[in-house]
Amino acid sequence: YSQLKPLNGNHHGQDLESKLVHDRGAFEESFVRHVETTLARNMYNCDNLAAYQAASSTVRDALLVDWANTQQKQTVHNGKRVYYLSLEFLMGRAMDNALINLKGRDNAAAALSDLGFNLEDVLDQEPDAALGNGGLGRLAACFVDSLSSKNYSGWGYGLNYQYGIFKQKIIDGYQVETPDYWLKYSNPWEIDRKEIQIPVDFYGHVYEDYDPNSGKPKKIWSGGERVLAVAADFPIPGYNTDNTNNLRLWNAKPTHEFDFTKFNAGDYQQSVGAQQRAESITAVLYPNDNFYSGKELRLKQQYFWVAASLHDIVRRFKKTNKSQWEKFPEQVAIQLNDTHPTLAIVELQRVLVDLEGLEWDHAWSIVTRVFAYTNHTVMTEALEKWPVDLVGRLLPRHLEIIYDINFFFLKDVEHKFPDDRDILGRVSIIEEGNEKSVRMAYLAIIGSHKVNGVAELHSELIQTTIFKDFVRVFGKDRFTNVTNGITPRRWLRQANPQLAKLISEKLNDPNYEYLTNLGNLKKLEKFIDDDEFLTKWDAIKFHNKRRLTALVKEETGIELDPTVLFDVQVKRIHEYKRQQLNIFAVIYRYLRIKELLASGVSIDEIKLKHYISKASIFGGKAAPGYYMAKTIIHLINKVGDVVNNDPEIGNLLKVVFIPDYNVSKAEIITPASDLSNHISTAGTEASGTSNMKFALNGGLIIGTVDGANVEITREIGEDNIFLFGNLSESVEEIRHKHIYEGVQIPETLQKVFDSIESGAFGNPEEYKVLLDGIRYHGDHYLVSDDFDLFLDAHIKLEKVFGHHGGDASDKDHLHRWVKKSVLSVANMGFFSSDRCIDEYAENIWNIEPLNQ
Ligand code: TH1
Repeated sequence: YSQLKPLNGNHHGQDLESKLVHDRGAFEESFVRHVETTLARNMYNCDNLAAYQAASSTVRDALLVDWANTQQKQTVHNGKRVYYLSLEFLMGRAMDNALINLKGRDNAAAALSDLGFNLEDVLDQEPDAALGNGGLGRLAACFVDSLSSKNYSGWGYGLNYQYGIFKQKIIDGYQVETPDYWLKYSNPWEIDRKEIQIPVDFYGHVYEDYDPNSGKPKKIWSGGERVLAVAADFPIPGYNTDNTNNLRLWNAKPTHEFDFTKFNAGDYQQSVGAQQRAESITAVLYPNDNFYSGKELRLKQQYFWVAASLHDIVRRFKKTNKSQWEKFPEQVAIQLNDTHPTLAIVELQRVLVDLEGLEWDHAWSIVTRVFAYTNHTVMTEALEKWPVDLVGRLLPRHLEIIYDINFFFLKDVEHKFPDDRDILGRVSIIEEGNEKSVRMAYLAIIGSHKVNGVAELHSELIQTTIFKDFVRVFGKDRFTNVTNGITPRRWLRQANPQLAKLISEKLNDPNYEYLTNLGNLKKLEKFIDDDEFLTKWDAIKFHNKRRLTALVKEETGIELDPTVLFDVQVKRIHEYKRQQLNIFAVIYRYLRIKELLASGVSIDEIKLKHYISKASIFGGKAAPGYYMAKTIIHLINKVGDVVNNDPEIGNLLKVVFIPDYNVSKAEIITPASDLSNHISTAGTEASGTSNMKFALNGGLIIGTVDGANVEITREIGEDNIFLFGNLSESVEEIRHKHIYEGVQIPETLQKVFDSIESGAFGNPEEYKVLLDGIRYHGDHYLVSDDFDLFLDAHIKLEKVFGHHGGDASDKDHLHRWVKKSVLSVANMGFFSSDRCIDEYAENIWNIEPLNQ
């Protein structure tokens, strides 16, 4: 480190980076070299896949230069760094993003074309890095993009799963899961750091000893199983900057040192076997979204990842700061993405007290200055509660520390509220009962200096419901809101290049500076009466719809008419997200159309007076063990079979389920929607982020007053969004009524239930759980209460989109929808993840960007 000096003069690396990405000849030369050396092939034997590997290796080489320079610069600067701990990073593809961020896309396209390849086809070869379930993992991916783009020094830490989220096939209308072995070919974006190996221990026991230096008693955790964490690094380029941060994902590997005395005394076979099992820790991502399943291997993943990351952070700190622990919170901020990494709090306390010999209180004051916790859900089935027995067996010393943290905490609470005996039980980290458990969210709150929700409504809800006692204990200041955001590089420029280009032209911004100053979109409002502009805007939407039409044809065989309204709902399948509400409304529409036809009304007349033509497009994965969600998928597919094959219907209604929804498909689907559904039961969707992606791409939203929909409405104006449904304040009361007075099924919904039960969509037995859940088991998600309101919202929006019911003499008629689309985009600047990261940096992490 003493040899490190700020870079000056020596820009050899920078030249290389610049050349590879910006010089056509240099790109081609490097490409050919990679074909011949890295791939050991020749140019006559180079298909699109090989071309992808050679091209990505070239881009990777360029990234590595920036990455090395950035790390050196950050080390020399020696400022505070933020570490984002997330069990999921749903990155998607890397190459297009890297080319865009490095401004090398046109050059790469030209070079590849010289060599006989088409850039789009080459990009299409890349498998998605699908190391996440849904919004939470994609948020982490957007955050690392913004950390780099805004010149922060920030690393991500996660796990390098061999299998990401499963691939979804639809067979006979059912979801079938197949493994996603995404590392089939070597991964050019991964830099193996085989030399970075951190031992992580499990099981064993704790005993007390005396510290020979101080003579004080000291806890020793010993025995058990040891696994190695080996680093794999992924460079994260920023947009329009050289700043390239690091995403470090751990691989579990066997150790090669066996301690047969501590380990399975003398049993060679068994200890080798145990070692081979080490790799299973990072083998597979748990496929649950918004659900806690309590599996031992999952807890092992959490501790493995947290221990490796913390020791890496501590080691880096000690290199320059030795044991000046007071400096630790000035150098390190750690953000906990949900409660999954909560053990990091306990682990840091253990490191400081047991290994570094700090006094408990001193250590704890450091710990709480370092950590901050983001809550992403209020759904009780998603809140982690690890059984005390399991924690004690896997991590005996950690359980002791958790009990000590709880003891000191409860003592403080007792002091503060001497007359309130009940509060102790309510806020205790340990939940008493048949099976005692550790409430991870409580531990996370107690060990952090800030706790944030992910949208205003959600942040308000956590303070008044699940964490209200903690607001009393710690005061309002510990709680805050940081509304989620999305990266406009991937979700506008990459997914919707034509719209991004039109915007850059209109804003007179040839360098696309607006992509890092998204508030500039506001200037689009000036053109709201510019007919030529509106026509172009509309044409781009149409182009994107054709692109989606091709994808749908390829994936399902179904031919969509791109002139009809594309009504989209793509997200994880979950009862609270209410795909069932959507498909019930589709069934209702189909039944009404059939009735009208039966009574002699012609198709053309229906289109003119009753229903506009539309395609209902669904997509999303169900957790493999989530029976109800799988039932919903099945119903959607069966409705599609019936409706799409009904010769009377034509293009008036189509229903498609796009299999295996993922990030790269989202990049095609999002820009093609006219309307998207964000219709969760009020109070259940913490934020939602696809709502932002759709609105940023000029799609209108039909949604409930939930999550970030509330702020989207505030920003874009309530005329430009179709809101409906009961409000979150009423939900509790309505649920109560369902249970005590029974559920009222409206006539409209009853019609739908009758047709399902008549067998119109296959064996009604298969849908019994779904219908009974609503009729007889309390309709927890308020489908019956919101159904007619949802239908009404559709009637309203169809008047805007379609011709019927509209005033034909209205000159603006044709552009009514397009204007709302433009106004949405113009006012979406707030939802850039750059804004979001700036808020975290200022209010939570206390870090500043590094000047380039
Ligand atoms: C999601 C929330 O459901 C969503 O509303 C939010 O926009 C997103 O996080 C990002 O903040 C969640 N995903 C998970 C996944 C797991 C556990 C809890 C949540 S909350 C595994």
